[in-house]
Amino acid sequence: MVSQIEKVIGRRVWDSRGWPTVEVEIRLASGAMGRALAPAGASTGSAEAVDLRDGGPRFRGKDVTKAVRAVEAEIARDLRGMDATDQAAVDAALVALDGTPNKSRIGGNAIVATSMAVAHAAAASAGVPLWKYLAGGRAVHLPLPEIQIFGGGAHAGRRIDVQDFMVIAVGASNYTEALDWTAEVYHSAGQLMSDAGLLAGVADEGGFWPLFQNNSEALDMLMRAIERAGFRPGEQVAISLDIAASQFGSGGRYRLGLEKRELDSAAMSEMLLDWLRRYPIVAIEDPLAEDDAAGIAAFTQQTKNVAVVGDDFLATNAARIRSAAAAGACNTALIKPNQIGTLTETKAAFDAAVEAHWGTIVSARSGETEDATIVHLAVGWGAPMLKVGSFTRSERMVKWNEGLRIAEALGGKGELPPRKAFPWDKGPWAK
Ligand code: 2PG
Ligand code: MG
Repeated sequence: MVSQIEKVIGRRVWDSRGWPTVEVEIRLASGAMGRALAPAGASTGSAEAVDLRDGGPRFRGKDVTKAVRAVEAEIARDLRGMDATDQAAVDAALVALDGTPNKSRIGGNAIVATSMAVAHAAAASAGVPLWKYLAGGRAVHLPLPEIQIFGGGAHAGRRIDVQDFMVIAVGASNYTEALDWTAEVYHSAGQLMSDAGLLAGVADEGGFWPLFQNNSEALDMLMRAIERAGFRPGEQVAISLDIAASQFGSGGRYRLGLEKRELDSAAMSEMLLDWLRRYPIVAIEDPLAEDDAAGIAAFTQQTKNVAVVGDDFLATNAARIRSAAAAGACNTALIKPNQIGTLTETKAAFDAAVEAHWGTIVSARSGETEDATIVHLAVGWGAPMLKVGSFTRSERMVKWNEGLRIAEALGGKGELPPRKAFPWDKGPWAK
C-alpha cells in the first residue's frame, strides 16, 4: 500500500511569539511527505484541547520536548503501518492513544500537528494539493477574509478590552480584491494612528497596538480608516469584532478595564447592541463569556443580519455546537483544529455547524507559524469565511498568500461564496 505510513518525525520548532511548538513530518511508503505545525492560542476557552508543555523554568514552562517525544515514541509506534488516506482511523488512533477528554496526556499540540501532517501526506501521495484532496471533486470557492486592523485584549497586554477589531470586505467581488481593499484599510489605519501620535507598533497578530482611551474610540478610528481608504463603510468594507468576553467576564460580570466599569450580562449585551446600531458591524465573536450561554442566546435573539460567532464558547466541539444551536446561542462557529485536536473532530464540528444552518469561519490562532493548512481546510471544506489575524507578519501573510495561489490554480481571482452564505446580506448598512 503506497499510502502506508512509514515514518513519523517530531521536531521542536518556534512559533510567531518566539515560543517552542511542535512540528510533525509524516513519510509514506510512496515517498510522499506531509508536514504540519501546531499553533497556540492566548485567549483559550476552558473546553479546548490543551497543549502538552514541559513546565519548569525553561521558556517559562512552555517547552514542548515531552510532546515531541510523544510524537517520536508513542504516536510513531501506533501510526506506523496505518493508511494515511484513512484520516478517520488515524485520528481515532490518536484520540485512543491520548485517552483523556482534553488531549492533555500526549498533548493537543502533538495531536493536531500529526493529524494535519497525515492529511498533507495523503494529499501528496495522491499528487494533489490538500484543498483539492479534501474537496474530493466538489466545486470550491475562496473564503471571504476577516482581517484584524487593531489587536487588543490578551494579544496586547489587555491594553483595551475588545480583542480583535477587524474588517470584512463585504463588497469585494473576489478574494484577490478583498485582500487589496484590506491592505488599503490597514495602511490607512496606520497613517491615521501615526498622525494622531498613537502609532506604537503591533499586537500579537500584526494589528496595530490599540493606544485608545476606550473601545468605541477604536471603532471610530476603524470607521475613519475605512473611509480614508476610499471605501463606503458597511457597503464595501464592514467591521467585525471578536469581543473575547471570557477574558474579562465570568459569573455574569464583565469588567471593562480601561473604563473601570463593571457590567452585568444584560448591560454588556446592551452595550454591544448599541455598537451594532451605531457602526456597520456584520460579525461579532464571543460577545459574552463562555459560561454565559443564556446571555449569548439572549444576545443572539436580539440581533438581526449579524454573524454571532462562537469561539471559546463552542471550542470547535460538535456536541457544544449542537447544544448551542438548540438553545439559539450564536449562528456561526469559529473552527480551529487545535481547539479539538484532530482533523476528523474538526470536520465533525464544521458539519454540525452546517447541519444547524450556521455559518463557519476557519481560524488561525494568535500564536502561529508558517503552516498554511487552515486555508486548505477552508477551501476544501467550503467554509464561507477565513480569519487569520492581521495583514502583516509572515505567519499571517503565508495564509493570505496561499489563498492567492489556490485562486490562481482555480483559474481566477478567487470566486467568493454566494452572498446568501452570509447573514448580513440584508443588513441595515448594505445596499
Ligand atoms: C481568537 C484567537 C484568534 P487566540 O480568540 O479568535 O484571534 O485568539 O488564538 O489567542 O485564542
Ligand atoms: Mg476568538
